[in-house]
Amino acid sequence: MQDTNIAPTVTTEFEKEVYSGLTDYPKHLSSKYIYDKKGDKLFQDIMAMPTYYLTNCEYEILEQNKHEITALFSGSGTFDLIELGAGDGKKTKILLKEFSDKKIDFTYVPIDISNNALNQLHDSCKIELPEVNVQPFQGTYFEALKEINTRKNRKVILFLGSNIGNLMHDQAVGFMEKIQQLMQPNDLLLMGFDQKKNPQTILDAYNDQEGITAAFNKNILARINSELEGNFDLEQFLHWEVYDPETGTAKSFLVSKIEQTVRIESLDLTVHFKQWETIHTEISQKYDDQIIDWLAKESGLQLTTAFQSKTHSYKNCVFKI
Ligand code: AVI
Repeated sequence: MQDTNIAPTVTTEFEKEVYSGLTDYPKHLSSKYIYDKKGDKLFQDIMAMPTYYLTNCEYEILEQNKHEITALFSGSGTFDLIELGAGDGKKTKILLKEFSDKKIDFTYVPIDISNNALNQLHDSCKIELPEVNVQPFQGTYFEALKEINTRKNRKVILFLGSNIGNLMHDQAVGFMEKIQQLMQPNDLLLMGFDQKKNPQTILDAYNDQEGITAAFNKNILARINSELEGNFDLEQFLHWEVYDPETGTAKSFLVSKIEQTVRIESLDLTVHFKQWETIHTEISQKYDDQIIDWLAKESGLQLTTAFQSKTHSYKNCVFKI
């Protein structure tokens, strides 16, 4: 359902998706647009929250299993360690340090949509791990896949942080299938999967009392305001999280507290919100073994090893073709 008949002057992907998402019913926006400089910082703050257990679990898995992971990755000689959605690389540095200490021959290729995050990562690697060869690449996941295809060395691909959970199952299969098509017999893929667990633990992770996750979610509206000349009043939207323990899907919404009209000047768009109307902004899928096996089968990958955190809250799985 469209709120206006005025033809929009939409050109960028961001403009197109904001226009189509806010003129659809029910309304939706893609979580990938939460991340700008402020969104990156808010996500780093989320990762530092004790209730956002995912980061500590993955950190623990990599720390506890770094020797086994090193043996697994370096078994067939030199390789490119390609990280999709590298962010601040904090967890990956456990492996980088271990590889560096063991004098493993590899090149680190962090890939991220955020130039800002990549620059910070590159600078920190120069100081903390000067002997590691870092070749950053800025782009979306799909541009990243093209970049991966141009590289000749054996590939070890990292997709950490349960980033796969921000894709719906069909998109996740499509993405994993694309990775599978780029992999050669000796290549490996290490992915993080947040596990189904006590639903309250999940709700607490995505609905902190300090309001950091709320600010993160609302940053998508802040971006529309600053980049598309919008006039969203962030105070008039509520961050709301739901979790379905049957499907394992956590969903984030922004809920309009009042009936209101928002103007997005650069799209020549007027958007009307009824009181309590929603914008769906993010999914954070949680997994069990059955879903992971299904994803692997659908995308033509073989699960070779799985490492899990002590609490069984989180898994890192290694796949080959
Ligand atoms: C990046 N991604 C895996 C995070 C997640 O858990 O879905 C983003 C996030 N959203 C709210 N908190 C964290």
